[in-house]
Amino acid sequence: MRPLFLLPITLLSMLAATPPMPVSAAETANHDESKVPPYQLPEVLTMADGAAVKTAADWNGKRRPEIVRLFEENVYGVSPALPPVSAKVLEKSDTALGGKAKRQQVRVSFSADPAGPGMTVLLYTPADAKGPVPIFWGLNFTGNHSISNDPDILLGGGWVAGKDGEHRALESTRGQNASRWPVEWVLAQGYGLATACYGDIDPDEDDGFKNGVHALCPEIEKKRDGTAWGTVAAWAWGLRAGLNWLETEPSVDAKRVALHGHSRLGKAALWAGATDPRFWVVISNESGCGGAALSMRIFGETVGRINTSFPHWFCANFRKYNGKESALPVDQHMLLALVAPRPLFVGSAEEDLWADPKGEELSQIHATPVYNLLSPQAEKSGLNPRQRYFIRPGKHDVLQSDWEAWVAFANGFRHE
Ligand code: GTR
Repeated sequence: MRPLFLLPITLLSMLAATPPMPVSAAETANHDESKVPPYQLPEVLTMADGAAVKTAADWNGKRRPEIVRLFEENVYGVSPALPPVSAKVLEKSDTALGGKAKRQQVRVSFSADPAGPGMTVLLYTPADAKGPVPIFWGLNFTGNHSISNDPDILLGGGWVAGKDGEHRALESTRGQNASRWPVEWVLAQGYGLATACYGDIDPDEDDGFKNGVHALCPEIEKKRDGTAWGTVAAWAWGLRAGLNWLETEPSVDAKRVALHGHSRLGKAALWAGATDPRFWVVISNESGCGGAALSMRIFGETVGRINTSFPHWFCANFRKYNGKESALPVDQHMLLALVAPRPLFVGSAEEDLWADPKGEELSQIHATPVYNLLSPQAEKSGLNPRQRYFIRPGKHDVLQSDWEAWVAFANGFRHE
């Protein structure tokens, strides 16, 4: 029970690991709508050479790959191909959570070597499921054992977000984030739930890309240039590698994997969902700068601030746009458009101005032309029915009401 103080602590420990942030007057965060500068978003349906995108074939064949490349080269970095994963079941029960769930804990290795780098996936499915179930799949910050009070969740051996420099999973933090993960309620809605700790994929520290999955790719690290992948891209890659394993798991309907992420993990979920069409539904919760929010509005967290506080998250080229957002060849509405026509949910919180709720909504609005091209709608205004923008009262957090909105959204596509 500690959602309110998790993020500040996480942030503090991150900041402790990075050089002090140069905050000039010009860098003070803008939370005043009247101070948003005029900006011109890149046209999502116009090719770099000026040609109009008129058909789904133009989009899929030309514009979409062009936008993916622009994001790789300027924002997230280029990721390596997915590995052939191998899996080892560490623990299994058909009578978990007082008989309501089947539980599996599986070590998914990012290579053929089961002892090599990998992540421990915790999967719950409803005990009474008659066949494969759709699932919610997302990373956690503080270890699998922190998402529930279930005493049988294994303490992982990898890096977890924590306070006072403590980055190991400890018995004392079991269930500390349970309010963000209403496991039993999700199962009662007929969905499974799978999670792994983001630190298994790459520790959230500016550590020179020496560990995590970056260490698996020495050829990238040897010549690390402006387009080399950062840590957000690594988490996204881990989410996609996790899907490789989920596709082999008989209790999971792998064609219905709803990908979700909160905050920095929302950024990762969007990049994974944008680049991997196997994800069924994509959900970002309060993902902010480098996630759903438009960078060019310069509202809340800016490109300069994020690259200074978290130099390891994005590719080095992204720093070229510190204080120069208007020079970006892409903005985040184009990231959302890459998810089209798959269902896309963007969630915000009213008090979370740092993540720019308005900028997150505008991103959805400016992605709509692509949704309408790929999935024509009768309505001439508003979001496409395959998009949802949701804002609720309160702060930066994951609440039961967020999950209820996600499940209601996913239910709308469950039988198509
Ligand atoms: C903040 C960061 C945001 C967001 C958040 C989080 O400090 O500035 O971009 O990612 O952390 O992940 O909690």
